[in-house]
Amino acid sequence: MKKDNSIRLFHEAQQYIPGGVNSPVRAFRSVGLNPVFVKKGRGAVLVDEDGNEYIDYVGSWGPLILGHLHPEVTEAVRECLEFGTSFGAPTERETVLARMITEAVPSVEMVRLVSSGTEATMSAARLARAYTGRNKIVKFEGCYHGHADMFLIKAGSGALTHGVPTSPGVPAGTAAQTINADFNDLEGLEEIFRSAGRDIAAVIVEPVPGNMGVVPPQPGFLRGLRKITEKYGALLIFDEVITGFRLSYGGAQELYGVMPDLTCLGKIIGGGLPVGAFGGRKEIMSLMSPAGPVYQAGTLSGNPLAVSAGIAALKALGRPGVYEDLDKKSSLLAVGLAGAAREAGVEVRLNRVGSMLSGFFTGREVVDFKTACTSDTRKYAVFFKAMLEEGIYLAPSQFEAAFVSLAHTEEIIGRTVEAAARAFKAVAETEDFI
Ligand code: KE4
Repeated sequence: MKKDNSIRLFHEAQQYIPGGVNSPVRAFRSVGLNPVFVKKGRGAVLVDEDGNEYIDYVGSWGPLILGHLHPEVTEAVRECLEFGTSFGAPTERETVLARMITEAVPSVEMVRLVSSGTEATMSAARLARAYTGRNKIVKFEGCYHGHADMFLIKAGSGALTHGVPTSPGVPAGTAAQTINADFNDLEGLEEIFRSAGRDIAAVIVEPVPGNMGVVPPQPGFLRGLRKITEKYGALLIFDEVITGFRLSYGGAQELYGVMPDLTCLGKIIGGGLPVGAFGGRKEIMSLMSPAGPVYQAGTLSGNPLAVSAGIAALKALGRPGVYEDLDKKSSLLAVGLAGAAREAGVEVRLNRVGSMLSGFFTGREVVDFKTACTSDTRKYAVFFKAMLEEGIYLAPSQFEAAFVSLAHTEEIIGRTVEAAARAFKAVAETEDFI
């Protein structure tokens, strides 16, 4: 596969952009390869700068659930361009998207639009602290909520001790306000609340984590979060930046029937352009400036072009049969991949919820970050490279999700499974050397 242009462009990019990329995971470092420089997308396909075509299972990390260049999304952006790109003033389009979100997401009565998932989660945490008058935030190891200081924290020596920054530049004082719990461990969370409950403003969780690979919540876990937070007067924040409009039109909270106090959204609601959002009950959201005292702002919040793309995307997703179609094709893929791995004699644990899935190179059930880390990431790197050579573009990290879009046909899924059969054989052949 010719890669000359991607290699040349990567070399040039590194002179002007740290690591040559504007978001770290794009650099392909955890799979030990030079990144692909993309020229264009079309449906389920990406085309790189060397003309190579790939079936895309990254989908811009989740937003492109309709596939690349969906005609209704591109037409909505084109129509909006006739009027302008940004005004820094309220527009009707923002109210339309806000209303669509409140009508779709069961627990959201009012919503603030921002420009990224990071802004959404950072603002939701500030709001929870203001609403409760408390400072501590509980998150779960392996969950990612964007790069605000308070979330770049891992567990200290013990779950009850202060968090430890995962990045330089995060002050110890900030880390002290974040407590890490283990996903799917209600007893551990109860213990944290027994010890610090009165100081905890909120628990923030990816209801179905995609950032340690896909790890489904065990039966009763999300409902347990709801009960524990209610018992201690803390808010429950669902970070649905990935799962919102991914797992159902009402997100994970509709799928699992558990209502958080605040919900963070992003990715899909922008239709591929920059939109984030946080929302919840009016009683809480009314604290947000200028209605209330909690400050948050953004030059491009509710940007007309981005909002227009989001409105078109949600309209397309609101049609009958969309999520059944996604689930059917994603199940075909998961079953096919598991069969291909078994056939090649490679131990792979496949986790899937709806159209988000991950294959872990481990024989253990993956139920939290610790078990996700039992995956052999060297095998993942071999598999990733073999699939890339087969024209299949997966997440360049074991600890991400693969996403199926409406543009993935059953024929495309079939081709993916055939490619995976060869890629798993490549893993089996290198097993003795890695
Ligand atoms: P952004 O600031 O990247 O829009 O959203 C942050 C965020 C918040 N919450 C969840 C559950 C998320 O998954 C994300 C961002 N996801 C990553 C990949 N899983 C974005 C890709 C990247 O960092 O390049």
